[in-house]
Amino acid sequence: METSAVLASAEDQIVDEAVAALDRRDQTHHHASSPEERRRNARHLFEFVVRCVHEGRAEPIIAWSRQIAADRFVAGLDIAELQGAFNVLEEVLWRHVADTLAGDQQIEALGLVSAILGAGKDALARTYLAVASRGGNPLGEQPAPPGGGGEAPTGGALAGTDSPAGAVRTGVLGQVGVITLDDRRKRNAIGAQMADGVVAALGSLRAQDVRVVVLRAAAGMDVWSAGHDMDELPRGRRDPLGYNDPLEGLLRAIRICPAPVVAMVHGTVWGGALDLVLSCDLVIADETASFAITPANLGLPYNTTGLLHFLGRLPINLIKEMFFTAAPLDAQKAKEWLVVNHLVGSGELEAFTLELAATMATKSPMAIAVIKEQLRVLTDYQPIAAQVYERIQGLRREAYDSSDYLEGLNAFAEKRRPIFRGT
Ligand code: KGA
Repeated sequence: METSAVLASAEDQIVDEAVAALDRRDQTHHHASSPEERRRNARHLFEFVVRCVHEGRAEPIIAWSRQIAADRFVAGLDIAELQGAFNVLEEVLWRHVADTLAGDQQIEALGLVSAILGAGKDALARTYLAVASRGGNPLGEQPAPPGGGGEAPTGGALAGTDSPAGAVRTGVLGQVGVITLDDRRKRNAIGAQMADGVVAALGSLRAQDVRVVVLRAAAGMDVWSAGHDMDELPRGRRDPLGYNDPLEGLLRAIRICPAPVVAMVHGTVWGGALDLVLSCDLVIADETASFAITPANLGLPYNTTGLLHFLGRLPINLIKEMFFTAAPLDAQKAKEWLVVNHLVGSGELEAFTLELAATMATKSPMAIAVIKEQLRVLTDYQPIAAQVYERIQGLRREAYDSSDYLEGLNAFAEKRRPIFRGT
């Protein structure tokens, strides 16, 4: 059994022990957070550790630790309590690993747990100090300029922080969280850093008890997102959209997030970013929005899970037209085909979206979470025979091992039209 599965199977027990240890510390330390928050934080931290063990990399916990350190600073909370949670969880995990695993697996698991929690703690401390020394702004950056749908929500203060990566920012308005994609240089192309940043932001907002999340591009951008970062696509001989691709992880995180996620779209949406938009629960757009799915421009065989996301949302003739032509669907057509729930004027986009989000935030979060999960399960799971799946994978493999796929990537890098030969 994989180490991550061994840990995940004892989740409740490990979280209970960590919370009990934190409560014992309560007698000697002052805690700013409530017992429920401590339990939520411990569970969340544990989930990140398991994910990092599973993926064999520490980036997800680093991104989350940076985000939460910046959020804590802005909220005026002490970081020591969170550092304490890392230490306590490490002790509990060491005990659990020592009791349940043996031999090489035990040594490997102890090393991984220490390295992952160490990387998280290090990121936490560094970011907190960096933010403090820059007066609350992790990169010392200016806030994004206004325009293109506006930035500051009306009717309340948006406690916003720039992410250390500069690509993802979060803010909270009442019980609505806002995640802003802000990588103008690459037109919000989604690589590992941005995908992990959004996943971390979702986790951080969930830990703050946010009930609805709005996902948007920074004000002033006329590209909502250019899709998968093409510089991070493998150059053949490997599935370009495999299960562990960071964008795929982001889509899953949005789909399993118990809170509704609303895509607020000003500007153009390309490729995998359309999968992201369709993975959100609602889509609100203005007249600048357009939507294109472009693997046929790249010679890229789209993944089966991704096609299921489209099938769960759109009629098959539209899916085929969009995939086969790679042509953008303009805002009006997107409304007619129900790609978007509401099409509103640019000037109203933000207020309209936040108002709708705020309304949902007053409804029962438990009912919403379970209905969202039911709908996901009903639309995501289509049983197919093993042979059928393997035949499809074989066909996809032929496509991503082809010279056409390399031609698609080269043409993009060389800023020219691709010439596809069908080989
Ligand atoms: N990945 C990596 N870099 C990208 C990028 C991407 N998806 N899109 C844009 N960039 C880079 C681009 O190379 C350029 O870098 C910079 O962003 C600005 O782009 O400055 P550099 O180093 O040359 P550009 O083209 O100058 O900006 P623009 O004129 O404003 O045009 C914006 C768009 C979005 C229209 C244009 O950049 C574009 O067509 N990008 C590709 C859109 C696309 O087809 N994306 C699909 C990616 O594939 C995908 O998601 C999947 C998985 N798929 O389709 O199956």
